Amino acid sequence: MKDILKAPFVEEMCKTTANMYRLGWDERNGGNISYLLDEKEVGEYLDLNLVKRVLPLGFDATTLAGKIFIVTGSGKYFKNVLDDPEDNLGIVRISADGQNAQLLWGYSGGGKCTSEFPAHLMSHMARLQVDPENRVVMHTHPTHTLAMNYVHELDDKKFSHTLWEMCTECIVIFPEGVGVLPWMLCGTNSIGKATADKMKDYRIVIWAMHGIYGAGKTMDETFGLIETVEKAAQIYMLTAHLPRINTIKDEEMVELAEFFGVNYRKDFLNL
Ligand code: 2HA
Ligand code: ZN
Repeated sequence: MKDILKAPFVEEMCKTTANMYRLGWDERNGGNISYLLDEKEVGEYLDLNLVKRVLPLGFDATTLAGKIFIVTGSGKYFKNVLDDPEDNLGIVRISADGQNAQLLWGYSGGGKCTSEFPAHLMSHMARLQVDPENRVVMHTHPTHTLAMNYVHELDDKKFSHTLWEMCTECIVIFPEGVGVLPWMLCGTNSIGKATADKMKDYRIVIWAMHGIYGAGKTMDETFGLIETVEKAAQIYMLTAHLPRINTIKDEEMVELAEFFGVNYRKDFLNL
């Protein structure tokens, strides 16, 4: 067996959580990541027949039965993952009946999967329907995106349009726009269902006055999406109180989308 602490997926989780902590997005236990792994690859590091503990999911995840995820732990701090991955992360397999997560490694201090695991797994289910290569779901509390939630209308079209106006590359990077949920109680199956519903159309879902969910094929793609939204929100917050003299026009966004060949939400422009 190879050393699990040197597995690329463990190292990626460590580096990404450390990076996000340093960006100031994941204070205290804020944020969580789940990453769908390749069973063969995990088998090089762990005995897949050895289940350490069984953690109830509290909802039906049958469509993900047998799938293996590495997941940040409930109540754990992104700040600490790099120093102690085995306590702060867990590798779990969804049981055949879809009711439990079987712990294969991690949560060494007796921990369990993030409280947002229902929203993560429901988002994985929704994204895998749209893109069979989706592997990552990431939740975080990026500062300017949250700030923008307090001063901007919480509407998919209006919010996406404003973000697209803030940086030239936005419409190219998230041409489908972003989904926005109203404030809802977190950690519940109902916010999970609402998130997954938006994930049918968007890789980015904003939880108003709480944070953001991103989904993608790789850690880089997913982080890059969130980072781009956050950059646009930062420009918005730096300029929202000032007279706007210039802007990226809708005709210019069409030019961008056509030049880069992306399938954008035409109904989100005002042409
Ligand atoms: O896991 O961010 O939404 C901590 C959170 C809850
Ligand atoms: Zn959160």
